[in-house]
Amino acid sequence: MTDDRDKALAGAAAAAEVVDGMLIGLGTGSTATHAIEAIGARVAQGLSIRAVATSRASEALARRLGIAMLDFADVPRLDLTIDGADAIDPRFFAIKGGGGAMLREKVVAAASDRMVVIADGSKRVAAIDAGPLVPVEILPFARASVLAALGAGAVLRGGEHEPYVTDNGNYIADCRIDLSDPRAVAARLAAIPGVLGHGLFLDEVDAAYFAQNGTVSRLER
Ligand code: ABF
Repeated sequence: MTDDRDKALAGAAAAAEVVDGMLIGLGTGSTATHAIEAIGARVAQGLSIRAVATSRASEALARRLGIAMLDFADVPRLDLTIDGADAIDPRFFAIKGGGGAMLREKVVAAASDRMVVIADGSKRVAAIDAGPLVPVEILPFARASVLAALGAGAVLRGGEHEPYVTDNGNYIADCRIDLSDPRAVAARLAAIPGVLGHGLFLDEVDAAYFAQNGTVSRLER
């Protein structure tokens, strides 16, 4: 079974939790795209929901599928957010941001009564300290000072000449960090002036759907 088939299975499983009247947060990335497509198919069959997106790409996809979209700036709370992850461990500690959308993803997840991660089996790790790099969103004005504060393990995504620019107009540094104490790292990153967000999701995830070789499992925090 390909990863993409597994991603589609996980996305469809989470999309099945969406019911009429819900306000939904739509995640970003290839797995979240499958969930949006599954929700769009149900909207086409009469499901009545409204949604906000965590990226311009997801917003455009949702609109193409006929999902009624709201501006998150006007939405105080959501019922359910469905989103991917780069890695997630048994503590429901997740690293997100490989797709560059973690600032909006975290804001939307934090405003949601429930946040469900969808992932193929490759994202499941024993501990996030064995996971991928930690993305950190940086105010361009503070690029050099934040990179200096992050230290040698930080690499500007896209490079100094053509840095990746997020939907919010900011940069991202991908950081190799010792995550033996994730909460201490999250606090240190958040305290750096010019850091606008990071990809450590330690409290936001309530449940996860994992799909591996065609089998979907659901875990609750
Ligand atoms: C987004 O999707 C990011 O937070 C996360 O890094 C990424 C995972 O992408 P994919 O589903 O394509 O593996 O939610």
